[in-house]
Amino acid sequence: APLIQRLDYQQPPYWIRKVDLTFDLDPAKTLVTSKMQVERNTAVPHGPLRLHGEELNLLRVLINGAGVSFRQEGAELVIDNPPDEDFAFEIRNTLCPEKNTALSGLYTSGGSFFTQCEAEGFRRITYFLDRPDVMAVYTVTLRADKARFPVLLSNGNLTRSGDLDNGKHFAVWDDPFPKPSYLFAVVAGDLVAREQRVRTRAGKDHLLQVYVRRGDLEKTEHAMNSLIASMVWDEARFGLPLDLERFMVVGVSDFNMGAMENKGLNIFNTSALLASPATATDADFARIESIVAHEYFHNWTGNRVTCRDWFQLSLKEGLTVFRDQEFSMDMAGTPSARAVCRIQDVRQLRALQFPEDSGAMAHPVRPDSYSEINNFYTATVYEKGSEVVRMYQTLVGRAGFEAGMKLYFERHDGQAVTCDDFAQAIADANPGSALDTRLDAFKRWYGQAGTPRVKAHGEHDAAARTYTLRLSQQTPATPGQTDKQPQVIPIVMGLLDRHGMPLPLDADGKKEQVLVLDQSEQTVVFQNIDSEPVPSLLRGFSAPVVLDDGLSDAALLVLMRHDSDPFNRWEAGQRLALNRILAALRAGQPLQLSNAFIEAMRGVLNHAELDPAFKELALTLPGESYIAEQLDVVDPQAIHAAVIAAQQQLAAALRDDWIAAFEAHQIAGGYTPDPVSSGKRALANLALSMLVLDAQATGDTVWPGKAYQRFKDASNMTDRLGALAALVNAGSSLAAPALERFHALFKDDALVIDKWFSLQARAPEVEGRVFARAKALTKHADFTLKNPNRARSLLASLCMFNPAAFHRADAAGYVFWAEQVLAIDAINPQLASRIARAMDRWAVLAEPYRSAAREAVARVAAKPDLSADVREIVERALA
Ligand code: HT7
Ligand code: ZN
Repeated sequence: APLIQRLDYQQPPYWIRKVDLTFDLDPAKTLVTSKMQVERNTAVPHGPLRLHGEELNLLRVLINGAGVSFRQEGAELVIDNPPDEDFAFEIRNTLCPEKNTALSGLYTSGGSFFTQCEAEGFRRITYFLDRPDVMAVYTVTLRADKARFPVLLSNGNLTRSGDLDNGKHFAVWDDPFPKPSYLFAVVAGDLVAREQRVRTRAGKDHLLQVYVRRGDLEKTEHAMNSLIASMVWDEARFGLPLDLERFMVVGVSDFNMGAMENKGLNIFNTSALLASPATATDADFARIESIVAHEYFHNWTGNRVTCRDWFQLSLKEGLTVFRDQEFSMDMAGTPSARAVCRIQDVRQLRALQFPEDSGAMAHPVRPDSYSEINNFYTATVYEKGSEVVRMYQTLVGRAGFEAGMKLYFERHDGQAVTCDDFAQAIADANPGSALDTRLDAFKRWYGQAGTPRVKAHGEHDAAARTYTLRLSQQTPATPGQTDKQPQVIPIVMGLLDRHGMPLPLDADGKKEQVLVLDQSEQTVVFQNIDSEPVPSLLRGFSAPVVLDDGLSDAALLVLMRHDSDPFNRWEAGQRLALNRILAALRAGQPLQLSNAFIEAMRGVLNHAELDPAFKELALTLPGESYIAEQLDVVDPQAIHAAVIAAQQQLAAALRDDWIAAFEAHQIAGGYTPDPVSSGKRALANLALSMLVLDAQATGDTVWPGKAYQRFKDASNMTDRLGALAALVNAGSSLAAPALERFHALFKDDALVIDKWFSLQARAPEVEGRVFARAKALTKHADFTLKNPNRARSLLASLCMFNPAAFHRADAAGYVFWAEQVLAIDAINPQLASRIARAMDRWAVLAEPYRSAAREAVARVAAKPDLSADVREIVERALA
C-alpha cells in the first residue's frame, strides 16, 4: 500500500454537495443506489473524477441520467471527462454484508445490519469521495423485510415511513447537517429502545433513544443517564447544546472499537453501553459513562467542526478525550475524587502511550505519513493529544480556554479544519498569554514524537536565602526524527519545607505557579527561602513528560505525606516503589522493600482522611509495562519477579491492616456505581487480594475460603470478580472451581464471558501454566476470532497485558502470536493489526527474547498476502 504524506494534501477536484441514498437491505446481497449532486472545485486544476470503492459490485454509472464511460483503476472508479457544470451523478452497486467480517462498511451482527464508516468504510458501501473534507447533506431511504428488520435507522430525522409489498417496509431519513461520509450510519434490525424526552437549558425538546437487542433493555439505564449528564455538562461548561431533535445510540456486539460518533446515530460496542450491577463492574460503569460522553461530545468536536484530512485526527480525538476526561472529573465531584480520575488517566497514558512513544510505532500527535489510517487511532493521537489540549488550558487558564473554544466554533462551525486552526483560535482568544507568545514553539507538540525527559536540580543558598531550580529538557530520537527542538512544557509547581508546609513563591505569597520551560536549559530563582525546600514539580501531571528531579526517599516521603497536590502525593509513593524495584533489577538482586516504604504505605492504608479510592491507587504498585519503560534493556521475567516479590512483602507486612481495611470497607445496602462506593469496593478488593496472596505463602486457608464465599454470595459483579481475581491471581486451589462456577452462572452473557477469558489470560504467570491455559482456551467452545471483544479478551490480554506469560525463553508466546495474527488477518485486518502491536517493543528486550521476537515478526512480514494494516505494523517493527 502506498505511503500517504501529510504535506501532499490537496483539495479534491470535485465536491459532492448532496447525496440521496437508497438501500435495499438483504444480508446476502444489498443493493445501493446513490444519487449525488457534484460540483467542480474551481480552486484546483481540472482533472478526472476519481471515486473510492472497495469490495463492491458496480451495476451502473449515470451522469445527468445518461450512461457515461468510466474505468476501474485499482480501488478507484475513474470518470475521465465529467461535465464542467454541476451535474447529477448516479451509481448503483451491490455488496454482501453477511460476508463482511472486517466490520468496516455495512455488515451484519446477530442478524441485524450495522455500519462503521470511520475512517474509510463508506467506500465499502458505495463509490464516493470518501475523505473528510467532502461534506454533503444526506437523504437515506431504507427498504427491508419488516418482520426481520422492524427498526430502520439512519442519521438525522425520520421524515417518512410505511409498508411496501412482499412484507417489506421503508423509512426515509433526512440529516440537515452537511457531514463527511465517515459520519454516515445505517442500522436495521429487531431492536428495542429505552426512550427519554429532555428539555435543554436553551428550552429545546429532544428525544433520546438507546437501541439494543430485546433482552438487553434493562442494561441501558446507566447509558441513558450518562447521555443526559453529558448533555447537561456540555451546555453548562462550554455552552454547546444538542443540535438535533432526535439523538440515537445503538449497541452492537461485533465492533472494532469502543463506539462511533455518527451524526445523531452513535453506534456502540455493547461492552461500552450495557451495564447492570450483576454483570458489570465499577470500572465498566465508569468506562461506559466516559465513552457515552466522548461520543456525545464529538457532536461538536468532530462533527460540527471536523478534520480536513486524517492527519488532523487528534483535532477531534485529542480534544474530545480531553473533554470526556474533564467531564468525568466534574462528575466525580470532590478534589480527591477528581485526583483519582487524573491518576487513572495518567496511569493509562504511561502504560500505553509512553511505550508507544518509545517503540517502533512512535509517531507525532499529528503523524507525517501512514499507509493504513486505521493504524493511527492510537494512544498518541488520543491520550497524548488530550494532554496537549490540557496544556493549552494550563497555559491560558480555564476561562481563557473556554473563550478559545468559543472562538474556534465561531470561526469554524460547519468546516473541515486543521490542528493549526484550533491552536490559532485558542491563542487569538488569549492575546499576550503564555501560549500566544510561544505559539509556534508550542505547536511542536503536534510534530515531534517521543516523550520529553525533564531534569530538575535544586540548590539552596542559605546565606542568600535563595533556591535555584535548574531545569533542562531533551526529547529522545524516534524513528525518522533524530533532531528535536525544545518543547513548551508548563510545569505547575510549589515548594514545601521539610515539615511539608507550603512555602511562598513570591512577594505576594503565592503557593503555586506555572513555570514555562521552553528552552533546553532554564534557571529559576526563588527568594526568601530559609531552608532547603522540597520541590513539588509537574503537579497534576501538567505535561506529558518524564520528570527526573533526583529527589531522595526522604524528600519523596515528605511529598507523599504532605503535598497539597493529591496527584503528586500519589506520584511520590509510586516513585518510592519504583526506585526500589529498579534498584533491585539493576543490581540483579532480589527485591527487598524498605521499612520506611512499608511504614509509609501503612500510613496511607490507615489514614483517617484519605479516600478509599485514593488509597487503593496509592497502594497499587507501578505496572510492569511502566517499569519496563524505565529500563534500556527489558527482561519481562525479572520485572515480573520483582513486582510479585514487592506485592508479597506488602501483603505480609500489612496483613493486619489489610484485614482491618477489608472489614471497614464493606457496603450495606444496594449497589450504586458512585465514586465513593466504588472506591470502597476497590480498596476492599485490593485488601482481599493481598490477604489471599499472603495466605498462599503461609498456607492459611481462612482467607481463600472467605474469598470463595464472597465470590459465591456477591450481589454485584465488582465484588464477585474481585473475589474471583483474588483466587485466580494468587494461584489458589479454589480458583478452578470458582472459574467453573462463574462460567456456568454467566454462560449466556457474552460480555461476562469475555471477563472470564480475560481474567485467566492476565493471571500472574507461574511456571508457564498461565500461557498453557490461555493457549488451551483458544480451543474452548466459546472462543472465536470473529468477535473482536472475545478475541481481545484472550489474545490482547495475554500478548499485550501479561508480559511474563507472553515473553518466554522457548519463544512459544511469539509463535502463538504469529499464528493468531495471521489467522485474524484473514478475517478482520483492523483487529489483527491491533494484536500485532504486541511486538512494538521487541528491540528493547533482553536476550533470548529479543532475537526470537524479531524472528517471529519477520515470519509474519514474510507472508505475501498480509493486509495493509498488519503489513504496516510489522514493517515498522522491523525497520
Ligand atoms: N471516532 C471513532 C473511531 C472509530 C473507529 C476508527 C477506526 C475503525 C473503527 C472505528 N470505530 C470507531 C471512535 C471515537 O474516537 O470516538
Ligand atoms: Zn473519539
